[in-house]
Amino acid sequence: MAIDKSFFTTAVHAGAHPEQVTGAVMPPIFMSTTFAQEAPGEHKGFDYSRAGNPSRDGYEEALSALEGAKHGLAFASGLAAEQAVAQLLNPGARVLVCDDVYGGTGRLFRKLYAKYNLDFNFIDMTSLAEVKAAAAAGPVDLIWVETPTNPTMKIIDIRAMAKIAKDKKAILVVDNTFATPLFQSPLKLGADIVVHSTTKYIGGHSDVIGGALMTSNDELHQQLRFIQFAAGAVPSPFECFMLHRSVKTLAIRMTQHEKNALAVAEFLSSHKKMKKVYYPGLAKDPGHNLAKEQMSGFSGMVSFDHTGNYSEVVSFLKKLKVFTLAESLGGVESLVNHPEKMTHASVPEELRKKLGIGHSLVRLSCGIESADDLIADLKLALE
Ligand code: P1T
Repeated sequence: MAIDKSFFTTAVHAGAHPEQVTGAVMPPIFMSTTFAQEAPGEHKGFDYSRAGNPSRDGYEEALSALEGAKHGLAFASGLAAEQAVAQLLNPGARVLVCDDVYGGTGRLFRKLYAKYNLDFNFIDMTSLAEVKAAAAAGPVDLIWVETPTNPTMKIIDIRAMAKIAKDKKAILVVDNTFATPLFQSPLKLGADIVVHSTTKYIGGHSDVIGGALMTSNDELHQQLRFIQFAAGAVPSPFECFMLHRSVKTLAIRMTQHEKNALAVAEFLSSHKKMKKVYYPGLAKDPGHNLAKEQMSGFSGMVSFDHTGNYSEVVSFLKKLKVFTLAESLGGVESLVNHPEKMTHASVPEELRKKLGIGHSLVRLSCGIESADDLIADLKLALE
């Protein structure tokens, strides 16, 4: 699939309107919690910033434009956005979740929501047969897909999941954090709701925690907007300003992230200390053909299995100078993560084993530095 070039223009202009009183091209940050009313209930469209704020409005308009959605909602974190989706469910609801989700997503469902009599079934969604069997086993209210998955970069067929969701009258949610709206448009492939940790590529500078939901379904939007207001996990006007600023460079950053990731993945593929490299941009990757069909780029995340034991892996991690050992991803600076001990420590051990999240798995978030410097750093640390 080819990149939609108009995305570069949308990213710069969406929701960015000059301020009405002064004409300021960059509107001020509306650091006000409340707004004067002429008479009770008579105001200029804003009454209290948990319900709405001009800085959030512009940013939410940009979020919806990025995903080609009718509506965008901003949240205080990716998990806060996910929680709003969980709050759509009634007790007794059954949810199919792809097994290789971000550790915190699994923890949210297992530890906080399962106790409300919600049934979360974690399944390998790269196997259509497995999803169909799970769907046939009972009613399904929601299907939760993350693609590419974190951290093993599995690619899940969004169109196929949309068909199953439609048959079961279930809501299809796609976490589009890894792909970003530049490279993947889940709503066009049949998803009902897109979720983002905007902490990652949308923010892009590792300096704001945030989340977002986008949908073109008016009824779901009404419900989610009510949850956003009534539960209150909203970002501050300052965070909205920062994230809206970041959106403008998303397309250009992603292009460089992807270029670097491909170079890094190719370098690693031919290195003798690699057992396996996970990157959908590699022709030999099991998700490559599907990724080419439903994505217009492979993004900037690469994982690999090191041939060494745990202490050799730690020694490799310590030797890196350009890659910083830290949780998170999607910033302009390259990061390296050890999923077993860090981001996915909360995944039940048995599932970690099944997914291949062990001592030798390393996840790279390739930044926008020079690819040569990234490869030189890896090469030296692997010696
Ligand atoms: O951290 P937060 O903004 O709440 O977002 C959670 C989240 C949701 N979805 C995906 C795909 C994610 O990767 C994350 C957060 N992930 C990390 C912190 C990480 O290092 O993988």
